[in-house]
Amino acid sequence: MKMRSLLTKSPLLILAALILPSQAQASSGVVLQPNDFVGMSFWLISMALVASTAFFFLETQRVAGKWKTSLTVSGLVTLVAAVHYFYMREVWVTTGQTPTVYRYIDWLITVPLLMVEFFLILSAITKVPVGVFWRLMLGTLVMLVGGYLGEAHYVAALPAFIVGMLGWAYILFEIFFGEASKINAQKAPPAVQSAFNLMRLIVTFGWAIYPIGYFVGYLTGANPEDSMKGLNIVYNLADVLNKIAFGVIIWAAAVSETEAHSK
Ligand SMILES: *C/C=C(C)/C=C/C=C(C)/C=C/C1=C(C)CCCC1(C)C
Repeated sequence: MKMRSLLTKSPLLILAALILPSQAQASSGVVLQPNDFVGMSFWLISMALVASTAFFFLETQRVAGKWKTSLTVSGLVTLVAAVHYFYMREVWVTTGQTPTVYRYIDWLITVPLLMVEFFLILSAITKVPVGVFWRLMLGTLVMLVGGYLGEAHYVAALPAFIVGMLGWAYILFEIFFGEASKINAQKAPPAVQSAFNLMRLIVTFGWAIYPIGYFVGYLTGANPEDSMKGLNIVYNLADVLNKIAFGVIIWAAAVSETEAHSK
């Protein structure tokens, strides 16, 4: 009973911890201008991420034990992203600079967690070789480190982009043709299969937005300053799909599997 009430309250504590810094920022004199749509989109997504975090954490109480980890990880993704979004909005509003480097810090934590979800939802239904996990991690790291080295100008933009693309291709191979995809096709019940299929579509199309942004920003000769506003809004909307909708898909599979086995 005691444990239960602690679980119920912890999301509220997390929310309080999130909202306090945002209040402190507002009182430091930084205000969002009514025509600053980029700033507004940062703010809007921050709030959506906070709400999703509370939702995923609270819903862990509703699903069967083996699904709790997947939902917790979904909540961690949105929590980590929410904190970054608060900070990125602050940077945008005060300096007008595009906070790309903070996105990479966010991605370094959230993208591996999203990748782990493929492993976790399969692990909830069957035994999955740990190699699947490591291959997904390897692809993720190559993709992000490649992109970062290019973005931060340690390496020329094009070779860095190619390395990043190879990492992403490796991930796509694993989830469409590799061991993960075979386990899904052979062992997963329909609810999990449809979640897995939707998740890999997100990793294909939702994730494509970021390399396209990189390409437009660095490889077309366009002035990055010009595309900055549009790009930030596009990245912000992409995160709704890639972080929140991704979590909702897992949640739906977890709820449907829990209900199927409780009858
Ligand atoms: C929540 C944040 C997510 C899902 C971020 C995903 C980021 C990517 C899929 C980035 C991909 C890139 C490449 C495929 C090539 C190199 C440049 C990157 C890092 C932008």
